[in-house]
Amino acid sequence: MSIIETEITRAIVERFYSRFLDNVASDVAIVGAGPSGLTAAWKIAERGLKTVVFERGLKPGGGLTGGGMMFSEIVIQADALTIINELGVNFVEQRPGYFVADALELLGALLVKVARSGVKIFNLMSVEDLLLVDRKVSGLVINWSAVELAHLHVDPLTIAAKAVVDATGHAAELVHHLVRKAKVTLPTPSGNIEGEGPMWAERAEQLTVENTREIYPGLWVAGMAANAVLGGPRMGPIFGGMLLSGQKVAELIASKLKQ
Ligand code: 48F
Repeated sequence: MSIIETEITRAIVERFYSRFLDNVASDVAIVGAGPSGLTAAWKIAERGLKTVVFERGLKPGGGLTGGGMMFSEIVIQADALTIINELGVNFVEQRPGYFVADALELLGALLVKVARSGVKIFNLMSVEDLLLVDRKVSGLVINWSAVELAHLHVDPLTIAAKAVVDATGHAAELVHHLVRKAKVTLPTPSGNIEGEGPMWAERAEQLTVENTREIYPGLWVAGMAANAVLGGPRMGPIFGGMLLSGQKVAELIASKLKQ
């Protein structure tokens, strides 16, 4: 068979657009393909809910990819080893209680789980706003990351979702959009975004999971975004809390949507 360049073009464009159209309305839309967003996508789709991920960057992984200060190893605590084992990722107990895994192997394993559970990650697409209907977050407003980076005046498109997850990391971008534009009061001590605190790994790991919740009707926070909104500290390159937060948000959303 000869290879015809224009057939390559047709194949890519046709498949991309059919998958994009298929995801214009989903059960769950996750923003951010870092460790919490990827774990959430895998665990939500595994529960039979139609799930889609939007990621601003060229490559998924968020803060996982760089390990600790570019040493591409990450620490996982014992609580999260069940998830590591489900992913089939190798780890060693480098020091008593400190399990170390290769950051890129963990990322690769998460991506395989997400893809095999039927979830499409739309990379290079940024979420610039929320769809808010009758005081419920009902979807996302998206645009090409290249448009955002070049500050081009191009109107976005909208997708619908019954549940939206802010897994945008330290920036908690979706909650910021909600507060800034809709002037909502959040169920936090100040009624506003608390902002994350300085490093305290032990407390932060615990709080990341505790803080994972529905923060406004239709909008859940997971991973570092949960701590950024509710005032938890940062934790650096220990990742068990991110995986456990992704797992928790999956359980919360599944029980809410299946009610
Ligand atoms: O920052 P990130 O890895 O978030 P996470 O899942 O994990 C946090 C850890 O990596 C680390 C940490 C240690 O344990 O504290 O920081 O909470 O991934 C967030 C992803 O969201 C994307 C961003 O490019 C990154 O890949 N993102 C952020 N804002 C948007 C977005 C947006 N508006 N639209 C699309 N993607």
